[in-house]
Amino acid sequence: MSLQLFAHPFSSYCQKVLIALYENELSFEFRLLAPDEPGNGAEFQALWPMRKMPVLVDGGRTVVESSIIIEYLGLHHPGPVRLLPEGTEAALETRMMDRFFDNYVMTPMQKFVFDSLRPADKRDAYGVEEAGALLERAYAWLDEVLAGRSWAAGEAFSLADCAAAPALFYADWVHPIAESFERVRAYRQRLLARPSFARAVEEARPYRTLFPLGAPDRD
Ligand SMILES: N[C@@H](CCC(=O)N[C@@H](CS)C(=O)NCC(=O)O)C(=O)O
Repeated sequence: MSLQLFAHPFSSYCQKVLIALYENELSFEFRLLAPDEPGNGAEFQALWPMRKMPVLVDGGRTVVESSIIIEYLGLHHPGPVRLLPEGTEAALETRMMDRFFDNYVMTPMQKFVFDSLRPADKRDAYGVEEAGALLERAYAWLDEVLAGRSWAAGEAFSLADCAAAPALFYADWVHPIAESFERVRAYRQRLLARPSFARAVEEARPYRTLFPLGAPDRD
């Protein structure tokens, strides 16, 4: 096994892939992207000029984009936990929910975070307001979808849950999930209790001071 993951433990998209790796107990080399590891950073930027983590390297092959990395792992390093169901129709629902979490939870959540990192005179208050409104619509829609479902796409833990776990974890920090969205809150708790995600959260705990908006004293 020669898997390498260029990543940071506190990054939401990196956690999404870490969950998949941990679900199937795949061994890999963690290539930490941090200021005190400049060699890893230089290699990462050469591999993927978009400079978005994580990046997976498998022997001579570079795989980018968290969802594609997870699908790649399922194809080339399958384990007992299938994260994409067999069958086109079931896989469609899983992929749709994965897109939902990336586009409508992760993206507006990141807007809050990245906006707070901008110079004060370059902030985008209107954009952050729009991101909050989008998160509110996403929570409301998800609360309906989760009726009668244990996991995002049904009864099996999947790619969509890998996306959901860090997305809802951090979204609740920047724009709390109202108590009225009981199913979303309960789902977030189920995700936190899943051993693969619990491990990712513990490994990221030492980095909480990096959270620019201030990490809440919970989770
Ligand atoms: N679509 C990408 C998104 C990856 C992404 O946004 N990664 C963030 C970390 S969570 C990143 O690298 N941010 C660094 C930056 O924007 O400079 C994926 O699914 O992998």
